Amino acid sequence: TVNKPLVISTWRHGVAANEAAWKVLADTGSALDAVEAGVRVTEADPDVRTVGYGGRPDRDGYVTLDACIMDEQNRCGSVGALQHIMHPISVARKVKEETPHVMLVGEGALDFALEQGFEKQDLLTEKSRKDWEQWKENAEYQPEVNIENHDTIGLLAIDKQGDLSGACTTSGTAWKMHGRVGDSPLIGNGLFVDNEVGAAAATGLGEEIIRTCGSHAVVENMRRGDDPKTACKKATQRIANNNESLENVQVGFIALNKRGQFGGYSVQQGFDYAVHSSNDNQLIKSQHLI
Ligand code: SD4
Repeated sequence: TVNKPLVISTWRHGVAANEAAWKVLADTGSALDAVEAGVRVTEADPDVRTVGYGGRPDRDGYVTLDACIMDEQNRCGSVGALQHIMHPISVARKVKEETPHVMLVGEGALDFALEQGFEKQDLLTEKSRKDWEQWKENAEYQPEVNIENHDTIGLLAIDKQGDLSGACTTSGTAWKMHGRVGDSPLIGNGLFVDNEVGAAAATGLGEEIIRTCGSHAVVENMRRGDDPKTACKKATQRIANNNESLENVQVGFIALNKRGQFGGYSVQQGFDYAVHSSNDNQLIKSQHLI
């Protein structure tokens, strides 16, 4: 039997996102509509300081957003370093559906969003501006592990038809260089979906995820027969192999397979993920490598 529908997403903010995704799924909606609806909740929440509106800016004070979406037919859309738009995931979906391309970045992505009717907004909240002012006093860039325990949202769903989709959206690492793009909008890195096998999403230090094509690695592990948790664990091991010290490295993966089985794994302690099934919506502490 297939455990469906089901939603899984990264971090504590995933709980609220799952609720919105679940409403779509319970109502016979598609996994694609569910994943978009889910992460839009996180994007619009100014208290989530690592996604969308309210996200921390780069070192020059610009809030730049990365997002991607992928459906059950391997169709994908993505935006990188997009400014001023509250819902980059919906722009990514438009890239998928309204253009011949997969990815738009920077000003081109913004022009496209405005053409599509998205509203231009200031996404830098007072709180995030203050954090930035404070950061500038020393202006030291050190990736921080598990800042406040909420990060990028990656959300995967299987619908009543048994189809899989996924979404991933973030403001990226705080105080990044202007123009830096992380793993989150890169298909195969922040997110990968293969409707024959399963789906995976990643959170954490994007540069490390990119070095191993993290989410794709997780899905390929499942293709070779691993259960979702083992598939995620092996991907964290590859990240560990790339680093002499893991002190400042945190990466977490979540995965969902075609049978509705799910799992997660992280490099370090502190990662959790939310799972909404027909029973409940629970936050699960991930097992970790070190
Ligand atoms: C990035 N992976 O831009 C994202 C951000 C994140 O923990 O998940 N931070 O590198």
